[in-house]
Amino acid sequence: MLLGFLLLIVPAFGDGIPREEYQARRALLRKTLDGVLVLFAKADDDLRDYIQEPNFLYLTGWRDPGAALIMTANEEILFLPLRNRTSENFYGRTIDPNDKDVFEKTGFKAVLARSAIETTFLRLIENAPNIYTLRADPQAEKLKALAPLHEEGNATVLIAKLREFKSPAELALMQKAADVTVAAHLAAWHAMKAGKSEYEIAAVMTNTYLSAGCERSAYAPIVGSGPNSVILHYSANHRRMDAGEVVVMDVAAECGDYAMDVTRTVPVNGKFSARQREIYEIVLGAQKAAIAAVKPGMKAGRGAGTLQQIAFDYINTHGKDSHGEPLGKYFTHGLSHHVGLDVHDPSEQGVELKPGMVITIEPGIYIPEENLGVRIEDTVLVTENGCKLLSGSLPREVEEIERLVGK
Ligand SMILES: [Mn+2]
Repeated sequence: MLLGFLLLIVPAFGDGIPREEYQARRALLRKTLDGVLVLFAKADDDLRDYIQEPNFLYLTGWRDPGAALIMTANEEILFLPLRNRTSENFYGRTIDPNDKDVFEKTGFKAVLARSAIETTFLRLIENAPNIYTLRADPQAEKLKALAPLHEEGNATVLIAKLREFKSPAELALMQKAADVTVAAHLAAWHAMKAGKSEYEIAAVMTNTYLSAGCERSAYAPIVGSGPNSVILHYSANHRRMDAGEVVVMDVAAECGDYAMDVTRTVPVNGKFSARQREIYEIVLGAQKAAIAAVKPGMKAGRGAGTLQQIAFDYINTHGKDSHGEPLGKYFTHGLSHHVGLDVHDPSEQGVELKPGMVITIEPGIYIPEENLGVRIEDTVLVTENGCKLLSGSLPREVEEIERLVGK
């Protein structure tokens, strides 16, 4: 059944977002743009995987290095490097700004040589009060030095206002990422056995989504057993797992540039101890309470009335540590973040949830003196009335987990 499921979802990645959608994103951004926006493609990493800068990718769909984008309320110009024989020996034919079909290939009516960027920039800033760039981009710093008296703005904030809302095409890619991630977790449960190493489980999981055509993990896979279960971003994955321990698996795919984010905690030998089960049920209860509260108008961040507070209150009023103290202090991280092109997608601070946003709900309890960490994380789409779990087909109940782990 698992195999049939995987064969169904081999997608044409990279083509998931139509050219018209990129054009519509730029048109929407230009409507409120009160200055010049300048973005650069990520610098080339040579022999490592090239991963485009997410804001650049979001507005252009362009996946190669060397490019740049300038936008104002009235203009949008893509800058591309000229064709270069040496580089084409290594990477194949590239698109030249003077190619006749450059509009069809890029979706931009104006495509100029990369060397024209300074003169274009100087022309456009004459009528613009503000210059928007990404922070800490050395290329942008050089360009801004040409206009020292202009106001500087943060492009990430402008683009985040768009990126927070996922289109149907984006949601389709995210659902694919969720489906292969669920398959990866189920494969890990199937392979789970005392005496195996954490990296063996990580390998089963990454192999599942790489075999399904996804390009990479959305973040370094976390497979933490026993004492490693309390380390939030443990990713060495080199420990032998033993019977009687739990293992936290925070592992997810990136498919067609879109990330997923899913965590499950299971017993290595397939059966929770009474204490492990008690803590697990509290984390699950907190997650259910938070998920039940997700709806438009709710806030995800910290403070009274937020989802974070709901999860904390649940944890702090259920169970005790070995000193008889409440468990709230063992929930040591945020409950929620946006997910999209980045696994931690940018968002406006403190913004209210609205339909079309995609966030995680991930409470956890980590008790170092008991070598016991439990995190349960799902990625959810905010809908008109509540939310939909993109990763909801992966079981969370104790009975279902115990029935599937090691079987
Ligand atoms: Mn997360």
